[in-house]
Amino acid sequence: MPSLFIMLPTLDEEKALSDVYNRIPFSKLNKMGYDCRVVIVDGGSNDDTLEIARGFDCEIIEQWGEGKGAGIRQAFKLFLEKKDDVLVMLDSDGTYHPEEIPNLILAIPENGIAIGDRLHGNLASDAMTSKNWIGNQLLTWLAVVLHGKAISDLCSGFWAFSRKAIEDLKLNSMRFEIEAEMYTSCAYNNIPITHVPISYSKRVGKAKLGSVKDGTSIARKLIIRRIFPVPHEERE
Ligand SMILES: Nc1nc2c(ncn2[C@@H]2O[C@H](COP(=O)(O)OP(=O)(O)OP(=O)(O)O)[C@@H](O)[C@H]2O)c(=O)[nH]1
Ligand SMILES: [Mg+2]
Repeated sequence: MPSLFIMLPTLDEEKALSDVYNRIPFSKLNKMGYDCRVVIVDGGSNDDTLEIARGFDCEIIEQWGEGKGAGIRQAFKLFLEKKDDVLVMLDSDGTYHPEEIPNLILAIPENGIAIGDRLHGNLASDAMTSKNWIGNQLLTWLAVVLHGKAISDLCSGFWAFSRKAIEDLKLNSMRFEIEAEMYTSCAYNNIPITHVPISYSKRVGKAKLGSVKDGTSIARKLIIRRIFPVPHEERE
């Protein structure tokens, strides 16, 4: 039976986490043949996120260092150690719809990645500020201009990966540049990508991403990876 590793990154998500967990369609995924493991990777929450997480049937990583990128890379390491077959990650803030996990898994290309596309999907009118919508479009455009590989929503937080894709990714991002770096690594390591239109709702609780500061770091990462495609830690 193939095994599915569902990763939920959290930082102070006490208001949204229970609903996200309870909406994971476990019985549908079991019927599709997957044995599921949920892993919550926490970036040092100061609210009741960890207490809530301990009430679920899941594993918890209390990450070293700060930032979503550091947490995701630590979860990828655990995934490789556990020898699971497929990994799905989605934010725990109530924006993505766990019911759509099967659609993403079914769309994973051989040895590749399926990315949930909010910008051509069912985007709720109150889900994204116009500043963030413009920022997402500009960053996606910049990514394609610099790296040449098609992508339609660079900053999506809903991705599904084959095991081979995770083995091939070369990453060193600490914060919100992680998705941009996963894309550049796909471009340089010939990892196939498909896009799946998804639903996107207004977040529950407070955003951790500062749009201008983090948008600038994402743009900087895209430029650095045009010059140095592989992070120095991963060079042979
Ligand atoms: N493990 C971990 N998760 C984090 C960290 N910072 C944020 N997250 C989680 O990463 C996800 C994305 O963070 P958000 O604040 O929603 O950022 P965003 O989705 O880009 O921004 P919004 O559109 O404003 O929601 C959420 O589930 C956060 O709880 C961190 O340092 N470590
Ligand atoms: Mg969010």
